[in-house]
Amino acid sequence: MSDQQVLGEEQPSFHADDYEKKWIGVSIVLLVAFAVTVAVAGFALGFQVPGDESRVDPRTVADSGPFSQPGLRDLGGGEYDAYILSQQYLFTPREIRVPAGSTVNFYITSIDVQHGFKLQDTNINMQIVPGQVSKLTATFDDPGEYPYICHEYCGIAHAAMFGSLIVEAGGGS
Ligand SMILES: [Cu+2]
Repeated sequence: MSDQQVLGEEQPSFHADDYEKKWIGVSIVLLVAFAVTVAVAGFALGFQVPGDESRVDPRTVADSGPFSQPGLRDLGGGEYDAYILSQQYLFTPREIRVPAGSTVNFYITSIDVQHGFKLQDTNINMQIVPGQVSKLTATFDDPGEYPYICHEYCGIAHAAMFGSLIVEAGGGS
């Protein structure tokens, strides 16, 4: 028993009015929900920070290896790798065509400044950082044109930095 605790004297109790208690409760629920979301994304769904294997030298990445010839690689079975090079103010290639039902692994890097890659009508939305390869995979069942744009301001002609993924009907093998 500490010196301050005098017998017969009440301990100071936690006081909050009803509204305050409700908001404290809401905050705790949100924190738990965020923690669960991050844990599920990281461990169950495999969203991880890129490691050493996705690190490249932006000065030489376009000289050899897959980014020296950007574009589509047919892996068979309806799966493709798409290597896209970003630079002020261009995506190479500007157009990609796949049959409907294809699964596409996007590998994107930048050789100059930071860019962005947003594929309209999908949840593909990446930051393209020089020195890193950003990777995401998506399956395209619905034919149509899916424009991609740079959504990180990268200079004076930023608005001209776009391209298209075209999903063609009648494919998908
Ligand atoms: Cu850009």
